[in-house]
Amino acid sequence: MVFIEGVVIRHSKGLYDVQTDGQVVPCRLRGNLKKEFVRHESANIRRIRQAKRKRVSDPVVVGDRVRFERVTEEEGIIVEVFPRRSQFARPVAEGREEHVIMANLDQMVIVFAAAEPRPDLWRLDRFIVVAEASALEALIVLNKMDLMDDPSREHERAEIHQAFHVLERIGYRVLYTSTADGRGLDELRAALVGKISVFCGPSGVGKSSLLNALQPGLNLAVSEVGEVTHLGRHTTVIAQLIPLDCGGWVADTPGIRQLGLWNVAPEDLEVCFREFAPFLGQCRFNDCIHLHEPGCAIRLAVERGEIDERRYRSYAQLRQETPPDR
Ligand SMILES: Nc1nc2c(ncn2[C@@H]2O[C@H](COP(=O)(O)OP(=O)(O)OP(=O)(O)O)[C@@H](O)[C@H]2O)c(=O)[nH]1
Ligand SMILES: [Mg+2]
Ligand SMILES: [Zn+2]
Repeated sequence: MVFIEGVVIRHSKGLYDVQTDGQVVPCRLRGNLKKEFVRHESANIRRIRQAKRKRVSDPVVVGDRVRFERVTEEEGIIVEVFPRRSQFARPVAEGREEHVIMANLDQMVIVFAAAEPRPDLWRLDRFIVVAEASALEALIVLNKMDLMDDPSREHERAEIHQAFHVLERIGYRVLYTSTADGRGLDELRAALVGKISVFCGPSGVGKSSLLNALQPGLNLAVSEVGEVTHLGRHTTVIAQLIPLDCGGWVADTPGIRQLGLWNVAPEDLEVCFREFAPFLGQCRFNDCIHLHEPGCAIRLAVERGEIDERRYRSYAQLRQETPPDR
């Protein structure tokens, strides 16, 4: 029996497209694959998982590395799925089940425009929180920088630089790009090499334009993904990976754009604001949620200017919004 390894780049209706050495083979899942996943865990771990963890509904998703066997010239059967480095999921309805959208993502490329539309920093913070909660690297891209060359926008430009420097200071990488004059595109391309990246950001900021500028001919694939958003009763998110010539993968997933705060439990929010880290554990009460408690080390750091006030307000807003149990 010859087994071949590959990456699932598309999934629809029980058929998985697996990319291997430049060719794509449609595969089905071996019937008992799901059961085997469970058997691999010890009885003990299984019990703990069942008690503590949300049930995971998808044995194989886009991004999974799999081993398959050819059954015909045109089709294969997936017989094994390798352990995931990471997975991107969101809860389904109220239940304790979660819907895994993609596996093995490396980074979230969070795209905003310098203008048209103006960057909504509160929304940007939400994207960053989701990246942190999913353990994805966040790469922030501020596109349409060409619009900032207009002398009448000098004030706006200063404001934007100030706001994005705050993010750079706390350790996020920010790339300043323009698909109109090409600035920043080489850096962006270099940042995608060898990684699975997901582009997200509000509508109209230039995500598709950036992808097309990086790799002409991507046009079709990108808009295809954009079209298939809501299918059926639940929001079914169709994801696919697009191989880049530079040797990376891009996933342009519509569902990720409309993100709420899935995946983020309220008590985890504080660690999603990475600049809080040096102060965590120093509050007077160890169950401090950093909103109104006396002796709060986070709020003290804000007063001292050690934590950016706008970022703190973002935290406070999100902490109050996040329901106690998801
Ligand atoms: N001035 C300027 N315009 C740009 C730039 N990049 C994209 N645009 C324009 O911005 C508009 C939106 O670009 P898209 O690439 O469709 O944006 P998107 O983020 O993919 O939007 P959705 O698919 O709706 O989420 C288009 O009219 C682009 O021509 C840029 O760097 N500078
Ligand atoms: Mg688009
Ligand atoms: Zn506190």
